[in-house]
Amino acid sequence: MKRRAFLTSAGVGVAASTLAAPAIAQSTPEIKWRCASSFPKSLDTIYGGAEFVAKRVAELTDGKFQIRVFAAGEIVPALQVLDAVKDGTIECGHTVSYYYVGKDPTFAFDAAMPFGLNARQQNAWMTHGGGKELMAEFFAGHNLVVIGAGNTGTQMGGWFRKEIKSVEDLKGLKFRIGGYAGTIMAKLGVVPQQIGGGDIYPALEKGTIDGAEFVGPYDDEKLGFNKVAKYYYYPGWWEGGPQVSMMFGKEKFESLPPAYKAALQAACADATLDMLGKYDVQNMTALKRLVAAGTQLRPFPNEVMQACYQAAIEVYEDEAAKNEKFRKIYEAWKKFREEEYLWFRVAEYSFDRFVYAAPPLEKK
Ligand code: PYR
Repeated sequence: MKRRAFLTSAGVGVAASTLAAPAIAQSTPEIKWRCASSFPKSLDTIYGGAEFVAKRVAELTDGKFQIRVFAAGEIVPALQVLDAVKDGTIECGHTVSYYYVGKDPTFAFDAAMPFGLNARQQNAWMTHGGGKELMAEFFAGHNLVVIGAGNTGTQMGGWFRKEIKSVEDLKGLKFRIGGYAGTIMAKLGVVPQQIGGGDIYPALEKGTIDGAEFVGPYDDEKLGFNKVAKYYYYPGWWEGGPQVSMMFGKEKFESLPPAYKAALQAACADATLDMLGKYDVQNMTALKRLVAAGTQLRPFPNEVMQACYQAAIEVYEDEAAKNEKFRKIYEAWKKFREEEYLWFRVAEYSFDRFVYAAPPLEKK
């Protein structure tokens, strides 16, 4: 009996030690995930953001956590990434939350609200300004965990075949536009079309749409918009600094070991800075190339900007009156925006206004 009891407890000891080993191994398990991007592979900037995250995560986990990125259309179409993550078809997706405003305009606060925040301010809103907590609560209701993983900086207003001299010129225009701005443009008579980045050029070329915006000079040149439209308008008042995001199924994300979650957080934060830097460098040379090749740059007339601004306020207030989720975040975002603008008007704006108007650094 005694011997049997000894064997049993020894057996327990053995079992305990065999259990301990996998427990240690499980903190760095081998994991392979698939990530669907909303963007075409040709865009090293925005599609490149997901590749950047995948590479960084692999580096940070000694190659144990591998994420394979698929371009728009390879697993799911560009604008169905959120649904594919939500229903578990894929573990994660790299997309822009405002593509899903048709489900609920509240999604836009994660990416960009027209006449909203620039890249610095969006980052402030999403890191220390209250946006992260509010959006996490909203996304949890969709069984998603969402982390910022990219920003394009302020975008251009897009490509038109004819000049836009007044609000009248917008009427009846079939215009590809991303996000919540479509609802605002519609108030001014535009027929907004939300089309994935890789599908814009054929639509523009065939004349299915009259004009299009995507991001800015570097991506737009790669997508070939300058070949079919001459006038390039600015600014993209609907995208002062849109965040590009990594979306994860909530349960999938929660099942990761803490170190892998931390690796994802670090990789996504790094991707945001890297993408912004890449756009800011590539756009400056792409814009020069476009202008040299005949693109006509035009600012939106003030009358158009003012009308769009008023339409945006109406759209926001109407939505807030009927959508409690939107109202809650809109009130917080609006307050943040006002206070942040107050601060930016003092140092940042004074600096920008002086240096952009100053002559080059050459001795007279
Ligand atoms: C767009 O789809 O319009 C972006 O800015 C990414």
